[in-house]
Amino acid sequence: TLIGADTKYLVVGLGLTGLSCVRYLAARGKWVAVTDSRTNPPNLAEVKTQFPDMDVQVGGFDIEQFEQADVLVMSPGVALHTPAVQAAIKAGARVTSDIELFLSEFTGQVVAITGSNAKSTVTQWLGEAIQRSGRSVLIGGNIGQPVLDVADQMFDVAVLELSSFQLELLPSVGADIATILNVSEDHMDRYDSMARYQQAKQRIYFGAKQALFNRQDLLTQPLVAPNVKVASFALTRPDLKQYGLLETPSGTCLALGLNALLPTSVLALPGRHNIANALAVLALADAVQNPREHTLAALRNFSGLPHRCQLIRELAGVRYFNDSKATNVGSTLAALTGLAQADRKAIVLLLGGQAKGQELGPLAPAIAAHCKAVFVYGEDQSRFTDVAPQATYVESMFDALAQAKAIVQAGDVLLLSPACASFDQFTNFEQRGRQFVTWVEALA
Ligand code: UMA
Ligand code: ADP
Repeated sequence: TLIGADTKYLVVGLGLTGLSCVRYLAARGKWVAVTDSRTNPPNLAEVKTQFPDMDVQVGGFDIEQFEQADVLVMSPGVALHTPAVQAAIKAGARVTSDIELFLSEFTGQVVAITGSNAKSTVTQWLGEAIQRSGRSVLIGGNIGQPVLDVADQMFDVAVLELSSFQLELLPSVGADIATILNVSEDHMDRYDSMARYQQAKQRIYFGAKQALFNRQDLLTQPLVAPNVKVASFALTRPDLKQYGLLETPSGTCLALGLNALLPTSVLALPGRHNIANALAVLALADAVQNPREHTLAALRNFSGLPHRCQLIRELAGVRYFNDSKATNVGSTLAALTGLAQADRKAIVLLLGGQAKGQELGPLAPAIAAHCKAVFVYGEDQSRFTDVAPQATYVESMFDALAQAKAIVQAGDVLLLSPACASFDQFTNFEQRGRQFVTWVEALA
């Protein structure tokens, strides 16, 4: 069992997830130890102060500590094939996670959302749509809010963003509605093939009562039992009972079957990809019986999350966009397509960081078609030479900004959309985005 009276838990990783697990188990009077392979992990001081008697081991994984555990409570950032983890499993330990602990107790409706891109946007957007109806909503998971930190409160609905790492740790999700929004290459530093990455994502459908997939992305299609209700969305004309787009006298509309529900022109978020996201929100909200009026109001009013293709400023006719959360090729492609101008190459693009082993080739046509200039910085910059043959290679994002500033003209777009992780030069994508915004705001 997951929560037994004498079960010995080892919390693996002391980041956001690990800290929430330690607190949760300790509050239930459980025997808990914790470990992190970094010497000085983020929450070490906090745990030592709050739990002075706890067995805490850092600066490497100690096989003995692992083998003593009955249950390993894994952080998503720690790979299951880590030798100490494998040794514990061999010695009979069971693996679990914060999400599984949460789901084992939660009695409300569960919406489970994954995808290579758009997870956080759709999770937050849907959460706000349900909040409008007056029901209480937990918005959590990979979005940056560990579910166990809020589990003591009662919620009607949990809207969970789940990464492929979190899904690997779940035997069954059992969601009321589960969706894969899209699948494109990411995290190839942790998966040895696209097939394995996609398999991890497919786990979101395990045990689901309903499934929602993207008709324009075959890899999202659920391989589920025939009795599971399946819906779909796409930026195409829908069949009966499908979500899609209808052309009407009042313009293109979000639609269910032949019912036009909302003109896309009233959405506050820019770009084609956000129209797809809006359709997903609509379908998910319907699946948890959210009253339509509240869903439609949320679709109109949601203004997006920071760092996702976010317009920061327009100065002297130049628009500055912070898309620091674009940490893979698919998201940068969405930004280039979404901000492209029909008549000219208007985008000055800042790219680079850690490419996580992804295939960069798909960027080449969009860069050639829409970019007036490209600046590449960071650890993996040499991998971009084929993709952006005309690019300028610089040391840092700030060098790129200094040079970009000298060439932008009225009508242009200056876009930070790196297609890469930030960890070579920044703490995380948020810090990268904030530093970009600070620079843009200081422009006179
Ligand atoms: N660690 C080890 N050994 C290892 C690897 C990691 O000890 O081999 C330790 C690190 O030293 C660190 C701790 O584990 O102290 C970090 O744990 P973690 O990487 O699992 O991160 P958390 O802080 O717990 O945050 C995690 C998610 N991080 C990852 O999946 C990498 C957060 O998603 C998530 O918001 C949070 O749980 C709450 O659910 C971040 C992310 O980058 C935003 N996710 C990836 C993505 O979106 O692409 C999947
Ligand atoms: P995730 O949580 O999956 O990383 P976010 O909503 O945080 O998703 O967005 C991450 C990046 O993906 C941002 O650059 C955003 O502009 C981009 N994006 C958002 N929706 C889509 C989509 N439907 N397809 C491709 N990229 C998208």
